[in-house]
Amino acid sequence: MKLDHYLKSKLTISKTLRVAVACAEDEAVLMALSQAAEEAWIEAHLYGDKEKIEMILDALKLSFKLKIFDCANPEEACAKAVQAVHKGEAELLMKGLVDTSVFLKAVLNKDWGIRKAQVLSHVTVAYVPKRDRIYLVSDAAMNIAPDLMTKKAIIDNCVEVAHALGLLDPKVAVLSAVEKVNPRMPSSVDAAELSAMTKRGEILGCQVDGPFALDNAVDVEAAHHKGVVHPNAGHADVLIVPNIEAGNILFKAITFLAFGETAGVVMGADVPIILTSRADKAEDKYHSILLAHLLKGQHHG
Ligand code: COD
Repeated sequence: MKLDHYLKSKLTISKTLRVAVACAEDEAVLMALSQAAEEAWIEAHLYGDKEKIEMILDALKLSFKLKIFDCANPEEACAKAVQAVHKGEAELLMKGLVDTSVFLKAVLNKDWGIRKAQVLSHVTVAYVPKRDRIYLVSDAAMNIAPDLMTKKAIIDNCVEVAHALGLLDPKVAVLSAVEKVNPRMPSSVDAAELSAMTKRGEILGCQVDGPFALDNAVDVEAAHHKGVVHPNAGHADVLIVPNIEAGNILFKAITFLAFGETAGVVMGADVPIILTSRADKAEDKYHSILLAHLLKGQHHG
């Protein structure tokens, strides 16, 4: 099943949600919004360079329910889009053509930001065609070098997404380069500790195991071949990466080498945040809007 069918099968669209988009002057962003608006489940408030936005809309002959707010620079566009959510004028937030860090700094602003949880983190929902399977991957876009407790929070945020997708007891594999603890490889030590925390009831709603190398997390034969006897080996639903570099490479391998489809959101804020890479296709931005809509409906009231 393709990712849009999968997400739509989980989604009950009961109302149109307003999306505040920071730096909307981007073809793929506007195409994705247009498709969602045509299907009548969003309307868009676009913050950014009004002239450029109008040029793209004209060139692509796009016409959908939207309002444009002209902003002098990316910082202003991010601030105004985040403030719109803060004031309750929009129910979803989306990153457009702007540096992820500039956008996230606005989200985390102490005075008018929209941080709710202790840790905000990015969750990718990926469909890998050759395996015909959905995986959640985190954190490929926000937390640069998470420590143990940040990784616990990253798992909690993933579990919220997994539950919203109907995966009620997801198998979480904490990745490293090995499947046994090597004290010289800190990610393997964290993975073992997270696994132990689950057994003590400190992480709920999922089964956390690790360390796993990627092959024995997702492939039963590879796990058997390496003598990994854990019952969840090869069956991971959620892949927790050691750091942002590993996450970014895994995410890009899924899209550019395996031709997978993805959706990306940041969890832990007042509303789900649609956050895709600038190079992502319109299709993946559309998937991300779908995912955020689904999460808003189920967990944010
Ligand atoms: N969750 C909640 N609060 C956070 C988080 C988080 N993940 N990160 C920082 N904060 C809070 C801190 O507690 C502090 O109160 C304040 O924000 C500032 O903290 P700093 O100084 O550590 O953070 P910043 O503002 O310098 O950086 C935060 C970013 C999220 C911008 C930074 O971590 C970052 O650039 N991440 C990578 C983004 C990126 O480049 N992605 C590229 C791949 S698409």
